[in-house]
This record gives sequence, structure tokens and C-alpha cells, in this order.
Amino acid sequence: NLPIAALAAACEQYPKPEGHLYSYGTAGFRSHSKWFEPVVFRVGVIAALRSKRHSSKFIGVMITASHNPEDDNGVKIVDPRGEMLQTEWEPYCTKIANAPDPASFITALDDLCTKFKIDVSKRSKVVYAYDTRPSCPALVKALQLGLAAMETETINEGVRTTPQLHYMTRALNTQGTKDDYGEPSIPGYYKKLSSAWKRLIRRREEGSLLIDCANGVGAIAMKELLEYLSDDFKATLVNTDVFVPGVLNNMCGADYVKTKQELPPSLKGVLKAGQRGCSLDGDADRLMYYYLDEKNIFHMLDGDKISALIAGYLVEKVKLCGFKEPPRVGVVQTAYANGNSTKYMQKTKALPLVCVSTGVKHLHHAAEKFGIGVYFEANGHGTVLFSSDTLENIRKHEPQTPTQDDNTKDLKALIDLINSTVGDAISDMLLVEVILNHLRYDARAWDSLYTDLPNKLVKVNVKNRADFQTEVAERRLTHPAELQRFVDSQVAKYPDGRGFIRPSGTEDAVRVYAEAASKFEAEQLANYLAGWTY
Ligand code: 16G
Ligand code: ZN
Repeated sequence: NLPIAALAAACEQYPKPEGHLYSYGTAGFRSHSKWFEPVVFRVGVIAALRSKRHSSKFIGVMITASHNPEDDNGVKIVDPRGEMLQTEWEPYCTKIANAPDPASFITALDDLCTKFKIDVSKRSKVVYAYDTRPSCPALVKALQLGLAAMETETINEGVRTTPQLHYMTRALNTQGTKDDYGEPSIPGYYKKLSSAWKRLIRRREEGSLLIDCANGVGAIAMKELLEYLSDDFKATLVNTDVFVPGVLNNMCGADYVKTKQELPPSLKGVLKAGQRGCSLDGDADRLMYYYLDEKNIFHMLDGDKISALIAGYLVEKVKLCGFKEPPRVGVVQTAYANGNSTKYMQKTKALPLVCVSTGVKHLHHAAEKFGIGVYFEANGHGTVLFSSDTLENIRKHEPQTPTQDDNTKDLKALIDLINSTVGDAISDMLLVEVILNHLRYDARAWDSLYTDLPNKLVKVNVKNRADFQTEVAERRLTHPAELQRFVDSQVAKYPDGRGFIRPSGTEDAVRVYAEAASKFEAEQLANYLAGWTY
């Protein structure tokens, strides 16, 4: 049975603030950090139960609010294979987090145990980590109390990137099995990436890559990784003020670059024309690339461009390996994917492509259906998945020529270089650099794969985002129907026009996206749609 006395006592220590509602959304719980200790305490208890449900496998807990402001915080649960928490648990998490008092908290936990037939007598194991936010230490304490109440075996990984925590969770659970994901330690993570990199990189790069670390945990991880990469990788780190209050994600980082479509001010005069730069977000799971041309004009290489580069490269790589039955390379995008990226993948590269709703879990699951699934959100979050059949196929493959042999070795190293558990800015960045190196591309050559259609994203605050319902992977509204008719009538006026309105999964707002043949038209269309009158 549940340790009711211990749970009730701990719950008293972290009373739920009245009138504040939490919801386990696309990226777990997220809110201003001052409301957050009670939630994190309860997540500790849920994570322990999740571990029991999975025969005492390690469950991960990550405390971070990613690209959001420094005063916010968030928490999410990571499943045994390093994936996002199974969706069916989300409403139960919400219920447990909002239980007003210890008695209803215990009842909500009981409901969860009954629903998922949890054997409470099993042991539980949880591995956790947190980002650099000043609110983290207090939240970690709350988490620890929840875990202690459940007598959970814990590993505290300290200040780590979100993808490192996902890696750890999977590595701990696969250690010594045929699916061994690597040494379950942070040095193990660096060793895996750096040795794959060393196998893959062909000639020493001359220029240095400028990496904007958003003043977040990515700065710590990058510094550590650089030690392992030694001379083979030249990078200059900027925005590395990890423990200076107020600077996290402030006027820098991947989200700044994507939403403003401009160079962070701190990189002006630092990034040289032609040099590649990239920005991580606050927990290092998003990546945006960019460069300045010879006229100092800014060009952004977003998640779609990264995806196009990777998918195009992998499809050719697979051909060179000489498989009897080559794995099928496919691409997953969301409604935000630039129209020309979709065209490039489907028409130029003949890649199978699916479009799904926003949020990593949707992309991840769709990508699992391909032999090799490349998924990226335009905002720079993404990775590559290799199905177990594909991994088996590669393991058994007997190359017939030296070229095939070499390419198969490359493919194996690529699998090690890629953090398949979740989008990982650092692993993705190494992957991009390797591909550019193999193709002998500079930023401009990469950029010229296709030209982005000008686009604009606008946020409109609304009272109730549940009033807005969508279909076909959020590309159309079913409710309000008259609003969709309005969207259709406006979009029809623009050549190459496309637009949609979707409710945010993280804020009380709807997002309005438009693209069109020119910047002026894209902005005009977005503004019309945002100021709808129907
Ligand atoms: C979350 C998602 C991100 C998505 C964003 C959309 C995860 C881990 N993160 O941050 O993938 O792009 O939400 O936010 O799934 P929105 O629904 O507010 O537009
Ligand atoms: Zn993030």
C-alpha cells in the first residue's frame, strides 16, 4: 500500500496554493517558479509510481523551463527509454497536482494506482537533473521529499542539459543488455559523442564555430565536451554567464533567434561574415544556425534547414552502404515547417513525409514508423530515430566493397553521434558539422538547398484557448468554423500564401502563422489573421 502517513505529512509541507491550476501539457508542468514547489514534490511521487509500473526501471525527472524566462520553471517526467511520459498518464498528473489537500492527493494517487494496476510494493528508481535557474535548488528539495516519502532509490545528476538527462535514463535502463545505449554517466555521454565525432570528421576545420549558449546549462556541457573533442573541434563559446542573475535566455538563445529572425545583439561584431554561428536554448535541446553574408545580411538556418540537410545526407549515405533492403528514410514536420522545406523534401529529395501536431512526443512517435525517421520542429528541436529493424539490418550487413564498408562504418558512428532519446542541441550541432564537413559545404551552400518562404508568427492572447479546435495536424480549425472560413478567404488572396491558427499548448493564447511570397505579404497576412473580424 501507499505510505499514506509519510505522503500526507510531506504534502502538508508543500500546500497547494489556492486558485492556481496546473496542467501537464506538451512539455510537462510549467509556470512561474513561485507556484512550483508543491507540483515538483508531487511529480517526485508520480515518478516513483511510474518506476514501479515499469518493474523498477529508472524514470527521469528534469527540472527546467527551457527557453522561457528565468523566473519560470518546469518539470517533466522521462520514460525508461528516454522518451516523454506516456500520454495516458498526463491527465492523472494534472489531477494529482491540483488536489487541494492531503486527503484528495492520496485519493488521486490511489486512482492512478488502480487505473494502471501499479504494484506499490515494487522498488522505485528515479534519476533527476535540473538547469541553472535560481529557483532550482528549492525545487530539487521538494522533489527529494516526494521521492523520499516513496522510499525511492535516486541518482542526482545535478545541473545538466535536458538531453543529458534523457540519455542517462535510457543508458541506466539498457546497461548490459543488447540495446546498451552507452555508459550510464555524464562522462559516458561525452565519450560516446566525441569518439563518434573523431571517427567521422575528415579534415580539420579551419574556421571556428560560434556557439551562443543562452547563458544556460548548455555552456557547462559545451565546455566539458570541448575537453573531450580536443583539437579536432574549434568553437568559440559566447553567452556563458551561467550563474549571473537575469541573463538566461535574455536577448540570446535559440528561441530569440527563431522568433526575432535576427542575430542576438551580443553576437554583433563577434560573428564574422561567412562564419557559422548557432544558438542553443536554456536547456540545450533546441538548435538554430545562422551566418552573415558578405553584405552582413543575416541568414537563419532553422530546424527545417537542419532537417533537410540531415535527411538529404542520410538518404544518400544509406545508398552507399549497399544494403539488400535499404532502410526507408522519412521526415516528420509540423504545420510550422516552411512550405519550401516541405517541397524540397518531397519533390527534390523524394522523401516520404508526414505532418503532425506540435510537440516533441507527436513528432517522435511518427518518426518511429520509419526505418530512419528524421524529425525537427522549425524551432530547432529534433533528432533522428533508427528503428530496431534498421539497427539489426546494419549490425548484420556485410559490405561487398571498401566503399560500402567505409560508409557502413560511418553510418554506425552516426548512430552513436545522434542522441535519439530526444532533440539534443549539442549532438545535433556535431551532426550538422560532420555533414557539412563531408559534403564540403559552407553555410551558404547549405542555405541554398532551398529558399525559405517569408513568414510571420503572431501571438494573440485569448480567454479560453479550448474554444479553438483543430484538425489535419493543426493546419485547420474545426472551431470556430467561421474563423477558418475567414482564414481561407484571406489566404486565397496571396500567391504562395499559407496560414493557420492553432491554440498554444503552453500558454493562454492562440498562435497565428502565415507565409507568403514576400516578407511584406507574409506580415500583412499574419496581421490580418491575428486581427480577425468575421
Ligand atoms: C513545447 C514543446 C515544443 C513545442 C512548443 C510549442 C516539447 C518538449 N516541447 O515547448 O516542442 O514547439 O511547446 O508551444 O514537447 P506552443 O504550443 O505554446 O506553441
Ligand atoms: Zn528547450
